[in-house]
Amino acid sequence: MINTPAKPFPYQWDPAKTALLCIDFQRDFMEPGGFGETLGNDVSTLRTTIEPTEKVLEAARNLGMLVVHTREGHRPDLTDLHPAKRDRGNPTLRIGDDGPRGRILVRGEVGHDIVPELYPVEGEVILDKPGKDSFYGTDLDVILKARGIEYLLITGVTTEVCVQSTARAANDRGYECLILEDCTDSYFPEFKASTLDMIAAQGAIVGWVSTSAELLDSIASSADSAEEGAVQNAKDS
Ligand code: TIU
Repeated sequence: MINTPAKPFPYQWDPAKTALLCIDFQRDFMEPGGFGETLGNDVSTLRTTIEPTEKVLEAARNLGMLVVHTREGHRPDLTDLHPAKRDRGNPTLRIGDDGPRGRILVRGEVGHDIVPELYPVEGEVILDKPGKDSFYGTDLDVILKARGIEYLLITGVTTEVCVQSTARAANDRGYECLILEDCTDSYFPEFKASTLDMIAAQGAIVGWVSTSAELLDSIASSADSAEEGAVQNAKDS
């Protein structure tokens, strides 16, 4: 087990039973001209999540962990888009409309895809989802159960929308969730702070909160102690 410093108390996890979730690191949310901007947001702040998440992805790949990349979006014929989602608010462009990076939040379009820095590699799961919660209308729970996953390291955008919805849904399904605060961001800093506080409140009512540096340090320390243990065992035998 790896012991990672976290709020409200240390998070203990077994890499063999842990998946890294990378939620909706899509151009539509993180680059100009996409869905996030059509909703009136400044998308540039979300890009601070890319560098720490690259490091966490590398560590997860080195540990041989299951990595799941989600993408929010809809079928080109929009048959999986509720009117309630399509018609909400007053965006400059609606889901399915033509934008500078293709049709907004439509599968197969450039804007719907994952930013190049965090692009999946062979063997990683890409999960297309019609909602904010990554379990809604998807086979995510089946995929995680098939691999014996019990712990989720959660990164992604935006904190109070798809990340929070997914963490709550995962928690109710019995997964132990750690959210990495520098690997998630919101268009609204106060919403990010409140969401992370709410997750860790009441004795980790939804999950734990830590940073990429604390996670990576704890992985490195556990590798060091495993090495020391192996040396000691060799001496003893
Ligand atoms: N609007 C907003 O903050 N987020 C979303 O619509 N989707 C996700 O969070 N992925």
